[in-house]
Amino acid sequence: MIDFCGLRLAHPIINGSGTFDAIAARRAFGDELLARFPFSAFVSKTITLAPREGNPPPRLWEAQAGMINSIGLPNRGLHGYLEHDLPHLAQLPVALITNVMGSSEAEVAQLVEAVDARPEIAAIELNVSCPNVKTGLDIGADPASLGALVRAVRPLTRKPLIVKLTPNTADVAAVASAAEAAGADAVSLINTLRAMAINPLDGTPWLGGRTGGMSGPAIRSVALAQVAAVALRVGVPVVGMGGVAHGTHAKDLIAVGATLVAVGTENFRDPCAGTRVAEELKSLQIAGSASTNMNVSEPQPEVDADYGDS
Ligand code: RRO
Repeated sequence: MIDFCGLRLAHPIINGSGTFDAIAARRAFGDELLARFPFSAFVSKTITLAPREGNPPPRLWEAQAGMINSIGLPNRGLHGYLEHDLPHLAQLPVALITNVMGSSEAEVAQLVEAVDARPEIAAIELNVSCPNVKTGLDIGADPASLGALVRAVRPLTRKPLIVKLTPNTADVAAVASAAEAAGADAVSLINTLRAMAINPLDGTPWLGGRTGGMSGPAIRSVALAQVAAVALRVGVPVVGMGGVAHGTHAKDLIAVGATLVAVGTENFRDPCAGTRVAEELKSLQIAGSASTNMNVSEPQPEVDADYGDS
């Protein structure tokens, strides 16, 4: 069991927001999904106050070692989420973390208050890092603006408040530190890296939103460096993510200070990726602790302490 902001989780692997549609998966896999849910907590796709249609197509580009998305936050809006999605998500066998984003402090406050009122929701993740809508990224890239936002909404909920950080900033550790100082209970990172793809046929931007966010194996080393920098700076738990596809990737993020690890893009390729990564991680940790124990009990080489005679 892992303690994460007071939530007791069965293992350290969760999903990245927006990378696993639990309602569609339940339709596809039935109750089998509940019996073998891939994550120890479930993070919802970002919701906004008003419904959004999202960006015009095309919304995806497959890159050589990853994916660029320009989804643009399509969602039913707060009331649609509470009325239609929450009853389904509340049936999941794990803690529910609802991810919210607003385009102003007042909007974020309304979202946080509404989510706080629902006992089915265990924690709130505040998305200040979507690369595909302007306001979210602007706030999340600047320590002072983010600190002011978190300070304003912190008193509105007693649920754990996780701030999802952007990698598209000069000093992610400074932003994380501002979130912590303003009262965040945890930080999560990285969201996608701003990226672009060109239509080879006409030389124009491929994505309907012009630019998008890069995820997948290509960003894993960037994520590792940023998670390490943040974990060194903050005392609150860190949720690390970015290109995780195997247990060894999760192990690396934990080695640099992550408490939890989220699987994202890999879920699109393998809907059971969460379970697989958790099992692989567990085997690696068991093997690691066995070899550490062996080292401890190994006879130490004899050292001649009498250095002074020569
Ligand atoms: O919906 C999106 O376009 C999106 C979001 Br909200 C996000 O946080 N990160 C991302 O890569 N895409």
